[in-house]
Amino acid sequence: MENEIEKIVLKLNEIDAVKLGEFKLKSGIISPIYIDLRVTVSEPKLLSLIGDFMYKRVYNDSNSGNKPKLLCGVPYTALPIATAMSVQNDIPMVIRRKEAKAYGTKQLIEGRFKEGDNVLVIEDLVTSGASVLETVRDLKSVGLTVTDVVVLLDRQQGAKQELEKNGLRLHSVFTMEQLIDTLIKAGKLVGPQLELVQKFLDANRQVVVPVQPTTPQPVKSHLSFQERSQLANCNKMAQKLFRLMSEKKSNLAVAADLTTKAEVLKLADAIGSEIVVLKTHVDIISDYDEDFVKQLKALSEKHKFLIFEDRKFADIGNTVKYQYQSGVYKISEWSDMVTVHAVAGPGIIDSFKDSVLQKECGLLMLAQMSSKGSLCVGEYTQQVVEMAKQNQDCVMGFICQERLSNMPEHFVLMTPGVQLNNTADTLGQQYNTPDYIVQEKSTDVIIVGRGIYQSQDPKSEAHKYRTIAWDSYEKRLSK
Ligand code: 5BU
Repeated sequence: MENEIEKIVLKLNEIDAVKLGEFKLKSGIISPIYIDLRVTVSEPKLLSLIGDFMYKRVYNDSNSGNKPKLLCGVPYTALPIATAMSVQNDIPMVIRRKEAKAYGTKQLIEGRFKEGDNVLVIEDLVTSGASVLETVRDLKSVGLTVTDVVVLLDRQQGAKQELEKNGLRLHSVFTMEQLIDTLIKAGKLVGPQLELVQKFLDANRQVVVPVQPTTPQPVKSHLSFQERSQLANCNKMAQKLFRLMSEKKSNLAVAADLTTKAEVLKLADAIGSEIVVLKTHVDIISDYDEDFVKQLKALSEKHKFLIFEDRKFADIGNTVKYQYQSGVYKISEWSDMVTVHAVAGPGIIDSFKDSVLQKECGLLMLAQMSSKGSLCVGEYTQQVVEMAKQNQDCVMGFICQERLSNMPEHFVLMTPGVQLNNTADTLGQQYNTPDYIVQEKSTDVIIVGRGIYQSQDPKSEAHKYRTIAWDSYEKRLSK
């Protein structure tokens, strides 16, 4: 075996998988040695040898469990190793998705398996064991069991103990010490570089990296708007909207994307009694003036709806402050809620703080968009949700396409891209029906634009949408 280890180590060195320099590890620690096993995909013979050694390592160990039903590589570097092992030993694999897909079947674990199947987890190398634990956690969440983990290289920085604490046996083909010894013997690691590597290893014997939370999955809300208004006492505007929805028995918002004052006001007056929110894009109104805002405000009081300027702020905090409070539109003076992108970082929320809290306005963070190919998905969406949670006094909710398990119920979820008939427009907009959004995707407010204002009779069309969306909400509650 020793000769074989030597053979692999020297081959890894030859293909530049063992690098010396300064490298930032997942734990944030700077390491003078970095093992990049990704390049093994370009070396099929080596890959096959690695797979073979790793498999034999588990089944030569006296403390090994029963032969596994399944193999699972920790994404991504270990996937080809797991594949090689699977093919060599005729053991099926499952694949753990790093992020559950935004669309499609949304399976966290792909492949066929039965509850209770034992999975051998395969990883290229371990430092603290955090990545392995994330994979084990997801495998367990679908009913699979894991007792053994095999790695090519144990960096000897706490993983063995960490995995043991979680009831897992760690098997490694070689340790960092063995790798370094081999390199020294072969004259590949000398002088100051050797000293640096040894010092680093001594200083970092125990690295603890927190395991990432489970990827949030779509979930349903079965709480009423009335109940949620009580949960929302951290945010005045969210509370106001939940109450208004309960009182008015409506969860319809209309996007009044018309380009003259008269058209917007006429629509607002016609449909005002059906809606809880009127959404505007004031910068598309050609004859905009302050009088428009006064009249819109009067209609909002007459019909009891809230005004939502869908401005989609996205700049640095200082610029956004001016865009919100000054200029032609002075949005802060009349809008009850505005949309904010998270792309610029949390400073953008701070720029609203004073004005928003003083005037009781709510921020809606753009967590997902309805348009095709939107980049607001996956990890980005998660970060938006986390940012909102840190700022519950200002952020009233999300613009999103579905409720995710990490979205607390005190946030209002509003969804655009809703129509009864169409499935798309020619500029990337994608539509879902109101009942699908409210019942299946479990969001709260549907936002409808052209489906209503372009119809022959906007008032009766708004009534139709309102009825369907409210019925869907009631059905959701009763399930
Ligand atoms: P439509 O006519 O129903 O397609 O209008 C949808 C409105 O919602 C329109 O004002 C858009 O600017 C807005 N919108 C959207 O369609 N999709 C999104 O992801 C976001 C806003 Br955010």
